[in-house]
Amino acid sequence: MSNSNHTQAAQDRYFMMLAIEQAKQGLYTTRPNPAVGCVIVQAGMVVGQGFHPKAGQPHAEVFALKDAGAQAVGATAYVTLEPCSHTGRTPPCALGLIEAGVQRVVIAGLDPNPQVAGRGVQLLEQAGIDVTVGVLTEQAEALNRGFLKAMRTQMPYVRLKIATSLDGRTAMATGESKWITSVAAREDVQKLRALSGAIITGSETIVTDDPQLNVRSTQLGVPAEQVPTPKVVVLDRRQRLAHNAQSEYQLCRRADTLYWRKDDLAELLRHLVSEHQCYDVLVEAGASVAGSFLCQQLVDELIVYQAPCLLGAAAQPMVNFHPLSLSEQLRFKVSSHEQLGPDLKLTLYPL
Ligand code: AOF
Ligand code: ZN
Repeated sequence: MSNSNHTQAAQDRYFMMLAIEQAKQGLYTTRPNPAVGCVIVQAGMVVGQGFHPKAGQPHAEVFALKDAGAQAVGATAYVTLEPCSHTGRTPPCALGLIEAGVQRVVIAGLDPNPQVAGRGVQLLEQAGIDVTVGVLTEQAEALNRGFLKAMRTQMPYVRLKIATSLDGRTAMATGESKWITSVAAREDVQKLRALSGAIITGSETIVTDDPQLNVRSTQLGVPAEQVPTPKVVVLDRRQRLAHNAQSEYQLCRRADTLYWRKDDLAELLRHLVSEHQCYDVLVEAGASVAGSFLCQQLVDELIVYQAPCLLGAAAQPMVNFHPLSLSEQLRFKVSSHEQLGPDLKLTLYPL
Protein backbone atom coordinates (compact mmCIF):
# COMPACT_ATOMS: atom_id res chain seq x y z
CA MET A 1 0.00 0.00 0.00
CA SER A 2 1.38 3.40 -0.91
CA ASN A 3 1.78 6.04 1.74
CA SER A 4 -1.21 8.09 0.62
CA ASN A 5 -3.44 5.00 0.40
CA HIS A 6 -2.35 4.14 3.89
CA THR A 7 -3.25 7.61 5.14
CA GLN A 8 -6.60 7.44 3.41
CA ALA A 9 -7.41 4.04 4.96
CA ALA A 10 -6.59 5.37 8.43
CA GLN A 11 -8.68 8.49 7.80
CA ASP A 12 -11.57 6.37 6.56
CA ARG A 13 -11.51 4.31 9.76
CA TYR A 14 -11.39 7.45 11.89
CA PHE A 15 -14.37 9.13 10.23
CA MET A 16 -16.31 5.85 10.13
CA MET A 17 -15.75 5.57 13.87
CA LEU A 18 -17.37 9.02 14.23
CA ALA A 19 -20.28 7.85 12.07
CA ILE A 20 -20.69 4.79 14.32
CA GLU A 21 -20.78 7.12 17.35
CA GLN A 22 -23.58 9.02 15.61
CA ALA A 23 -25.46 5.77 14.91
CA LYS A 24 -25.26 4.78 18.59
CA GLN A 25 -27.45 7.75 19.49
CA GLY A 26 -30.36 5.97 17.83
CA LEU A 27 -29.57 2.53 19.24
CA TYR A 28 -32.64 2.25 21.48
CA THR A 29 -35.14 4.25 19.47
CA THR A 30 -35.02 3.24 15.78
CA ARG A 31 -36.67 -0.20 16.03
CA PRO A 32 -37.62 -1.91 13.76
CA ASN A 33 -35.30 0.23 11.65
CA PRO A 34 -31.53 -0.10 12.01
CA ALA A 35 -29.41 2.44 13.90
CA VAL A 36 -27.44 4.36 11.24
CA GLY A 37 -25.02 7.28 11.43
CA CYS A 38 -23.50 9.57 8.80
CA VAL A 39 -20.60 12.03 8.79
CA ILE A 40 -19.77 14.42 5.92
CA VAL A 41 -16.11 15.36 5.54
CA GLN A 42 -14.72 18.22 3.42
CA ALA A 43 -10.92 18.67 3.17
CA GLY A 44 -10.31 16.58 6.30
CA MET A 45 -12.89 18.44 8.39
CA VAL A 46 -16.28 17.21 9.60
CA VAL A 47 -18.84 19.58 8.08
CA GLY A 48 -22.01 17.62 8.81
CA GLN A 49 -23.27 14.74 10.93
CA GLY A 50 -26.50 12.99 11.73
CA PHE A 51 -28.23 9.78 12.73
CA HIS A 52 -31.55 8.04 12.16
CA PRO A 53 -33.59 8.75 15.32
CA LYS A 54 -36.79 6.79 14.79
CA ALA A 55 -38.71 4.78 12.20
CA GLY A 56 -40.80 7.17 10.12
CA GLN A 57 -38.35 10.03 10.56
CA PRO A 58 -35.60 10.96 8.05
CA HIS A 59 -32.55 8.74 7.63
CA ALA A 60 -29.05 9.58 8.90
CA GLU A 61 -27.88 10.96 5.54
CA VAL A 62 -30.70 13.51 5.41
CA PHE A 63 -29.71 15.04 8.76
CA ALA A 64 -25.99 15.00 7.90
CA LEU A 65 -26.53 16.61 4.47
CA LYS A 66 -28.76 19.28 5.99
CA ASP A 67 -26.07 19.95 8.59
CA ALA A 68 -23.38 20.25 5.89
CA GLY A 69 -25.42 22.49 3.57
CA ALA A 70 -23.39 23.76 0.59
CA GLN A 71 -20.23 22.20 2.04
CA ALA A 72 -21.48 18.77 0.92
CA VAL A 73 -20.39 19.63 -2.66
CA GLY A 74 -17.25 17.61 -3.41
CA ALA A 75 -17.26 16.07 0.10
CA THR A 76 -16.90 12.49 1.31
CA ALA A 77 -19.86 10.92 3.14
CA TYR A 78 -19.23 8.17 5.71
CA VAL A 79 -22.31 6.02 6.31
CA THR A 80 -22.56 3.02 8.65
CA LEU A 81 -25.05 1.24 6.34
CA GLU A 82 -25.45 1.30 2.56
CA PRO A 83 -27.58 4.36 1.66
CA CYS A 84 -31.07 3.23 0.72
CA SER A 85 -32.33 3.13 -2.87
CA HIS A 86 -36.04 2.68 -2.13
CA THR A 87 -38.83 5.11 -1.41
CA GLY A 88 -40.16 3.92 1.93
CA ARG A 89 -41.36 6.21 4.67
CA THR A 90 -38.65 8.57 3.31
CA PRO A 91 -37.08 9.17 -0.16
CA PRO A 92 -33.92 7.26 -1.24
CA CYS A 93 -30.76 8.45 0.52
CA ALA A 94 -28.55 7.48 -2.45
CA LEU A 95 -30.36 10.12 -4.53
CA GLY A 96 -30.01 12.64 -1.69
CA LEU A 97 -26.24 12.15 -1.69
CA ILE A 98 -26.07 12.44 -5.49
CA GLU A 99 -28.17 15.63 -5.56
CA ALA A 100 -26.07 17.20 -2.79
CA GLY A 101 -22.96 16.81 -4.97
CA VAL A 102 -21.05 14.42 -2.74
CA GLN A 103 -17.94 13.10 -4.52
CA ARG A 104 -17.12 9.97 -2.53
CA VAL A 105 -19.15 7.66 -0.26
CA VAL A 106 -17.59 5.30 2.29
CA ILE A 107 -19.90 2.57 3.61
CA ALA A 108 -19.32 0.17 6.52
CA GLY A 109 -21.52 -2.57 5.11
CA LEU A 110 -24.25 -3.32 2.56
CA ASP A 111 -27.92 -3.18 3.55
CA PRO A 112 -29.35 -6.73 3.30
CA ASN A 113 -32.91 -5.34 3.14
CA PRO A 114 -34.17 -6.85 -0.17
CA GLN A 115 -35.45 -3.38 -1.14
CA VAL A 116 -31.84 -2.10 -1.08
CA ALA A 117 -29.25 -4.95 -1.22
CA GLY A 118 -26.57 -3.32 -3.36
CA ARG A 119 -28.86 -1.03 -5.35
CA GLY A 120 -27.81 1.94 -3.20
CA VAL A 121 -24.17 1.42 -4.22
CA GLN A 122 -25.24 0.90 -7.83
CA LEU A 123 -27.11 4.23 -7.94
CA LEU A 124 -24.13 6.07 -6.46
CA GLU A 125 -21.65 4.50 -8.89
CA GLN A 126 -23.89 5.17 -11.89
CA ALA A 127 -23.81 8.83 -10.88
CA GLY A 128 -20.00 8.75 -11.02
CA ILE A 129 -19.49 8.75 -7.25
CA ASP A 130 -16.43 6.91 -5.91
CA VAL A 131 -17.74 4.24 -3.49
CA THR A 132 -15.75 2.30 -0.87
CA VAL A 133 -17.49 -0.54 1.00
CA GLY A 134 -16.17 -2.41 4.05
CA VAL A 135 -14.70 0.04 6.56
CA LEU A 136 -15.21 -1.00 10.24
CA THR A 137 -17.88 -3.44 9.06
CA GLU A 138 -17.83 -5.58 12.22
CA GLN A 139 -18.18 -2.59 14.58
CA ALA A 140 -21.03 -1.13 12.53
CA GLU A 141 -22.82 -4.49 12.26
CA ALA A 142 -22.61 -4.98 16.04
CA LEU A 143 -25.16 -2.14 16.38
CA ASN A 144 -27.78 -3.93 14.30
CA ARG A 145 -27.49 -7.66 15.00
CA GLY A 146 -31.24 -8.24 14.88
CA PHE A 147 -32.02 -6.17 11.79
CA LEU A 148 -29.18 -7.75 9.82
CA LYS A 149 -29.95 -11.33 10.87
CA ALA A 150 -33.66 -10.93 10.19
CA MET A 151 -33.07 -9.42 6.74
CA ARG A 152 -30.68 -12.25 5.88
CA THR A 153 -32.53 -15.24 7.39
CA GLN A 154 -36.07 -14.15 8.41
CA MET A 155 -35.16 -15.23 11.95
CA PRO A 156 -34.52 -12.79 14.83
CA TYR A 157 -31.30 -12.44 16.83
CA VAL A 158 -32.01 -14.16 20.13
CA ARG A 159 -30.38 -13.14 23.40
CA LEU A 160 -30.89 -15.37 26.43
CA LYS A 161 -30.33 -13.57 29.73
CA ILE A 162 -29.82 -15.45 32.99
CA ALA A 163 -29.04 -14.02 36.45
CA THR A 164 -27.33 -16.55 38.68
CA SER A 165 -25.32 -17.12 41.82
CA LEU A 166 -21.72 -18.32 41.75
CA ASP A 167 -23.04 -21.88 41.89
CA GLY A 168 -25.30 -21.27 38.90
CA ARG A 169 -28.56 -21.00 40.86
CA THR A 170 -31.33 -18.62 39.86
CA ALA A 171 -33.74 -18.89 42.81
CA MET A 172 -34.29 -20.76 46.03
CA ALA A 173 -36.40 -23.94 45.91
CA THR A 174 -39.37 -21.85 47.11
CA GLY A 175 -39.03 -19.57 44.07
CA GLU A 176 -37.60 -16.71 46.14
CA SER A 177 -35.20 -14.76 43.91
CA LYS A 178 -35.46 -11.04 44.70
CA TRP A 179 -32.62 -10.18 44.49
CA ILE A 180 -29.60 -12.24 43.61
CA THR A 181 -27.83 -9.77 41.34
CA SER A 182 -27.14 -6.12 42.13
CA VAL A 183 -28.84 -2.91 41.01
CA ALA A 184 -25.93 -2.36 38.58
CA ALA A 185 -26.59 -5.72 36.88
CA ARG A 186 -30.33 -5.11 36.77
CA GLU A 187 -29.77 -1.66 35.22
CA ASP A 188 -27.76 -3.38 32.50
CA VAL A 189 -30.68 -5.72 31.81
CA GLN A 190 -32.70 -2.59 31.05
CA LYS A 191 -30.36 -1.97 28.11
CA LEU A 192 -30.97 -5.49 26.79
CA ARG A 193 -34.71 -4.91 27.04
CA ALA A 194 -34.44 -1.53 25.35
CA LEU A 195 -32.66 -3.21 22.40
CA SER A 196 -35.38 -5.81 22.02
CA GLY A 197 -38.47 -5.85 19.82
CA ALA A 198 -39.86 -8.68 21.92
CA ILE A 199 -39.26 -10.27 25.31
CA ILE A 200 -40.17 -13.93 25.67
CA THR A 201 -41.01 -15.32 29.07
CA GLY A 202 -42.74 -18.41 30.45
CA SER A 203 -46.06 -18.81 32.26
CA GLU A 204 -44.09 -20.11 35.23
CA THR A 205 -42.17 -16.81 35.48
CA ILE A 206 -45.45 -14.86 35.37
CA VAL A 207 -46.96 -16.98 38.14
CA THR A 208 -43.91 -16.92 40.42
CA ASP A 209 -42.46 -13.42 39.75
CA ASP A 210 -45.31 -11.38 38.20
CA PRO A 211 -42.72 -9.27 36.30
CA GLN A 212 -43.38 -6.02 34.42
CA LEU A 213 -40.77 -6.62 31.69
CA ASN A 214 -40.88 -2.97 30.68
CA VAL A 215 -38.15 -0.44 30.00
CA ARG A 216 -37.86 2.03 32.85
CA SER A 217 -34.16 2.90 32.93
CA THR A 218 -32.87 6.43 33.34
CA GLN A 219 -29.44 5.38 32.05
CA LEU A 220 -30.04 4.75 28.35
CA GLY A 221 -28.94 8.20 27.21
CA VAL A 222 -32.50 8.78 25.96
CA PRO A 223 -35.72 9.10 27.99
CA ALA A 224 -37.30 5.65 28.51
CA GLU A 225 -40.56 7.00 26.97
CA GLN A 226 -38.78 7.30 23.61
CA VAL A 227 -37.93 3.59 23.58
CA PRO A 228 -40.56 1.54 21.72
CA THR A 229 -42.16 -0.85 24.25
CA PRO A 230 -40.98 -4.42 23.63
CA LYS A 231 -43.76 -6.85 22.77
CA VAL A 232 -44.17 -9.40 25.55
CA VAL A 233 -44.62 -13.03 24.56
CA VAL A 234 -45.74 -15.56 27.17
CA LEU A 235 -45.07 -19.22 26.46
CA ASP A 236 -48.26 -20.76 27.75
CA ARG A 237 -48.49 -24.23 26.28
CA ARG A 238 -50.68 -25.51 29.08
CA GLN A 239 -52.98 -22.47 28.86
CA ARG A 240 -52.48 -21.57 32.49
CA LEU A 241 -53.06 -17.89 31.94
CA ALA A 242 -56.26 -16.18 30.98
CA HIS A 243 -55.76 -12.65 29.76
CA ASN A 244 -58.22 -10.01 30.81
CA ALA A 245 -58.19 -6.64 32.48
CA GLN A 246 -58.93 -8.18 35.88
CA SER A 247 -56.05 -10.67 35.81
CA GLU A 248 -53.98 -10.84 38.97
CA TYR A 249 -50.79 -10.69 36.83
CA GLN A 250 -49.48 -7.42 35.42
CA LEU A 251 -48.55 -8.70 31.96
CA CYS A 252 -51.86 -10.48 31.53
CA ARG A 253 -53.60 -7.14 31.89
CA ARG A 254 -51.63 -5.73 28.95
CA ALA A 255 -53.72 -6.00 25.80
CA ASP A 256 -50.68 -6.43 23.50
CA THR A 257 -49.22 -9.46 25.32
CA LEU A 258 -48.94 -12.41 22.94
CA TYR A 259 -49.70 -15.89 24.27
CA TRP A 260 -47.91 -18.67 22.43
CA ARG A 261 -49.65 -21.98 22.91
CA LYS A 262 -47.75 -24.14 20.41
CA ASP A 263 -44.61 -26.09 21.16
CA ASP A 264 -42.71 -24.83 18.14
CA LEU A 265 -40.30 -22.10 19.28
CA ALA A 266 -38.67 -21.71 15.86
CA GLU A 267 -42.12 -21.03 14.44
CA LEU A 268 -42.69 -18.41 17.15
CA LEU A 269 -39.42 -16.68 16.22
CA ARG A 270 -40.32 -16.67 12.53
CA HIS A 271 -43.75 -15.31 13.43
CA LEU A 272 -42.20 -12.48 15.46
CA VAL A 273 -40.15 -11.40 12.44
CA SER A 274 -42.83 -11.75 9.77
CA GLU A 275 -45.87 -10.51 11.70
CA HIS A 276 -44.45 -8.13 14.29
CA GLN A 277 -41.10 -6.94 12.87
CA CYS A 278 -39.38 -8.05 16.09
CA TYR A 279 -35.77 -8.54 14.99
CA ASP A 280 -34.07 -8.60 18.41
CA VAL A 281 -35.61 -11.01 20.89
CA LEU A 282 -34.72 -11.30 24.56
CA VAL A 283 -35.56 -14.48 26.48
CA GLU A 284 -36.08 -13.78 30.19
CA ALA A 285 -37.54 -16.90 31.69
CA GLY A 286 -36.81 -19.86 33.92
CA ALA A 287 -34.68 -22.95 33.57
CA SER A 288 -37.09 -24.93 31.39
CA VAL A 289 -37.56 -22.25 28.76
CA ALA A 290 -33.80 -21.52 28.78
CA GLY A 291 -33.15 -25.24 28.26
CA SER A 292 -35.60 -25.45 25.35
CA PHE A 293 -34.08 -22.47 23.52
CA LEU A 294 -30.52 -23.69 24.08
CA CYS A 295 -31.15 -27.33 23.19
CA GLN A 296 -33.02 -26.31 20.02
CA GLN A 297 -30.05 -24.13 19.06
CA LEU A 298 -32.17 -21.00 18.88
CA VAL A 299 -29.87 -18.82 20.99
CA ASP A 300 -27.42 -16.41 19.32
CA GLU A 301 -26.03 -14.88 22.49
CA LEU A 302 -26.10 -15.92 26.15
CA ILE A 303 -25.74 -13.17 28.75
CA VAL A 304 -25.03 -14.35 32.29
CA TYR A 305 -25.07 -11.98 35.25
CA GLN A 306 -23.33 -13.81 38.06
CA ALA A 307 -23.51 -12.65 41.67
CA PRO A 308 -20.69 -13.65 44.02
CA CYS A 309 -22.87 -15.72 46.34
CA LEU A 310 -23.68 -19.38 46.91
CA LEU A 311 -27.28 -20.52 47.14
CA GLY A 312 -26.74 -24.21 47.72
CA ALA A 313 -27.64 -27.48 46.08
CA ALA A 314 -31.39 -27.28 46.75
CA ALA A 315 -31.71 -23.98 44.88
CA GLN A 316 -32.97 -23.90 41.28
CA PRO A 317 -30.54 -24.56 38.40
CA MET A 318 -30.04 -22.07 35.58
CA VAL A 319 -30.82 -24.44 32.71
CA ASN A 320 -33.08 -27.45 32.83
CA PHE A 321 -31.60 -30.05 30.52
CA HIS A 322 -30.28 -33.54 31.07
CA PRO A 323 -27.21 -34.55 29.07
CA LEU A 324 -26.40 -38.21 29.59
CA SER A 325 -22.68 -37.88 28.97
CA LEU A 326 -20.06 -35.20 28.73
CA SER A 327 -20.29 -35.43 24.96
CA GLU A 328 -23.81 -33.92 25.21
CA GLN A 329 -22.67 -30.80 27.06
CA LEU A 330 -23.45 -27.36 25.63
CA ARG A 331 -20.31 -25.31 25.06
CA PHE A 332 -19.81 -21.59 24.54
CA LYS A 333 -17.18 -19.12 23.49
CA VAL A 334 -16.68 -16.20 25.87
CA SER A 335 -17.08 -13.00 23.88
CA SER A 336 -16.63 -10.56 26.76
CA HIS A 337 -16.54 -10.33 30.53
CA GLU A 338 -16.91 -7.30 32.73
CA GLN A 339 -17.66 -6.40 36.32
CA LEU A 340 -20.89 -4.54 37.09
CA GLY A 341 -20.86 -3.39 40.70
CA PRO A 342 -20.23 -6.57 42.69
CA ASP A 343 -21.36 -8.90 39.86
CA LEU A 344 -19.85 -10.36 36.72
CA LYS A 345 -21.37 -10.07 33.28
CA LEU A 346 -20.41 -12.74 30.77
CA THR A 347 -21.42 -12.58 27.13
CA LEU A 348 -21.11 -15.91 25.35
CA TYR A 349 -21.78 -17.40 21.93
CA PRO A 350 -22.99 -21.01 21.68
CA LEU A 351 -20.53 -23.20 19.80
C1 AOF B 1 -30.40 4.59 5.14
N1 AOF B 1 -30.13 5.43 6.16
O1 AOF B 1 -30.36 6.06 8.27
C2 AOF B 1 -31.42 4.08 7.63
C3 AOF B 1 -31.64 3.17 6.56
O2 AOF B 1 -39.22 2.89 6.20
P1 AOF B 1 -38.02 3.72 5.90
O3 AOF B 1 -38.19 4.61 4.72
O4 AOF B 1 -37.50 4.46 7.10
O5 AOF B 1 -36.87 2.70 5.44
C4 AOF B 1 -36.36 1.78 6.37
C5 AOF B 1 -35.27 0.97 5.71
O6 AOF B 1 -34.20 1.83 5.27
C6 AOF B 1 -34.64 -0.02 6.66
O7 AOF B 1 -35.31 -1.26 6.65
C7 AOF B 1 -33.23 -0.13 6.10
O8 AOF B 1 -33.18 -0.99 4.98
C8 AOF B 1 -32.95 1.30 5.63
N2 AOF B 1 -32.40 2.07 6.74
N3 AOF B 1 -31.10 3.45 5.35
O9 AOF B 1 -30.02 4.86 4.01
C9 AOF B 1 -30.60 5.23 7.39
N4 AOF B 1 -31.94 3.87 8.86
ZN1 ZN C 1 -32.13 6.07 3.51
